[in-house]
Amino acid sequence: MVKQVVPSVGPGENPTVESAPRDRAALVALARATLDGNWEHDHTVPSRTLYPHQWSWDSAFIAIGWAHARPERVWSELTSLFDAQWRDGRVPHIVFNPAVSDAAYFPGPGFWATGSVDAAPPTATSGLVQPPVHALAAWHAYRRAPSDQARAALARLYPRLVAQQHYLASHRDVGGAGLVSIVHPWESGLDNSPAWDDPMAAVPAEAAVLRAYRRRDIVHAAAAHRPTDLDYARYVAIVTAYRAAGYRDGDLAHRHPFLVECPLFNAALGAAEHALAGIAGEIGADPGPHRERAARITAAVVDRLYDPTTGTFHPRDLRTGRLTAARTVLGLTPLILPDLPARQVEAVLVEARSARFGLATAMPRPLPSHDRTAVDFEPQRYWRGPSWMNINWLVRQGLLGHGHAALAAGLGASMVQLAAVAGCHEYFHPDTGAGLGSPAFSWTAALLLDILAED
Ligand code: 2M8
Repeated sequence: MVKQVVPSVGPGENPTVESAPRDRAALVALARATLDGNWEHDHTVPSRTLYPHQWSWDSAFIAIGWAHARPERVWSELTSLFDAQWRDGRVPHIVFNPAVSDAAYFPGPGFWATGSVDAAPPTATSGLVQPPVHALAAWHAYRRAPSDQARAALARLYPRLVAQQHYLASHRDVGGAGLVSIVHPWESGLDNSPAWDDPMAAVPAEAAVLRAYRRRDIVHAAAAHRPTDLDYARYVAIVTAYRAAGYRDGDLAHRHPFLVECPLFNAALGAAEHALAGIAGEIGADPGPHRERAARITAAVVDRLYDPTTGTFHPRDLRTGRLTAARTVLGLTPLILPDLPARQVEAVLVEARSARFGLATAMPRPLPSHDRTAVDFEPQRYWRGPSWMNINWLVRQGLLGHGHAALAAGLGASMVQLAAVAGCHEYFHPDTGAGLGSPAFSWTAALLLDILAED
């Protein structure tokens, strides 16, 4: 009898790992049930407790899972997100469900106050963005479950995906070198990664600011597994600065406290152009301009974010002009660029296969989010060590794209084994495999379905 119970991870509890791994059929059933349980009329919440609204890059990963479970939901998921696209082309990182109370998530719609912003849609949203993995997801999901209806939906989405790219390229190239700057760690998706420690240290804030607010995340997850109060004070300070300027992007270089070129965000930007070229070919549009933009983005990622002395990619802090020193899993993600030059592919593989990340054809655990050998590696704290399925899925796609099928198979097997034992958690202890954060997390379920479908 296969166990279906997920480990308990209430605040302050020390999660334990189950002993009996689920078989493939039980894992597929759990993943489908997790997605069904998080479905909310036209989109999927990442988690019923921690994240009761729609998140941008979550929806992209989730759409990939729906291609295997209920293909019509691929297009509901993406269309509902892009229905909240701003007039300037930005796709907001949170679309708030008006039926959910403001207090259910911090910071809620009242804090973002987009209702008075000209470019914002009538729906309440945040004013930030997340990595543009949507074109890649739409193209991947379409090829997993092609149909006439899917092609029509893809064609309707195409101009919106193009507008998303246009916003990023035209409004967010603060450094002027063809790369996007993120204006908040939340835009990276890896909120409290050690990659942001240096630029965050320069943001003036005190943890006491949090007395004016009520964090909801630590009601549902252990505080030791989440960002700190000081992190949150800085998150609030950066949003407050951006909000005060009406979420406008002009003149960011002179006034904004956090401006960083992130390797994952920019690799996603380039991968999106490759995916758009594929989509354009499928729907009778011109792939040429997408291919040209993709080549320029890849060249800029290598030129601006690759450090030949470490052999990996690092974020560039525009306030100092320097690359940040931490060697996080972000450094491996440019592998998703199909045209990443062989020299960088080889260097990133050396980094990934080192003791820092442990990539191998047979590996006990998936990649951690941070260098295991670093003094600030924290195996339970969110993006400072735990393993996450979405990043592992992206790196696996990169390995497949660059012809490293055996390494991709090793990584995929470690991901499946992790969930077979611990369930569809939000993140996982990178050594013990214990589930952390939400116990029923959508992108974990979705991406597992994608990997299982390949077997
Ligand atoms: C986490 O981020 C949100 C803020 O956007 C939070 O902590 O409240 C991150 O893991 C992010 O990557 C993810 O999209 C979001 C929802 O799953 O949660």
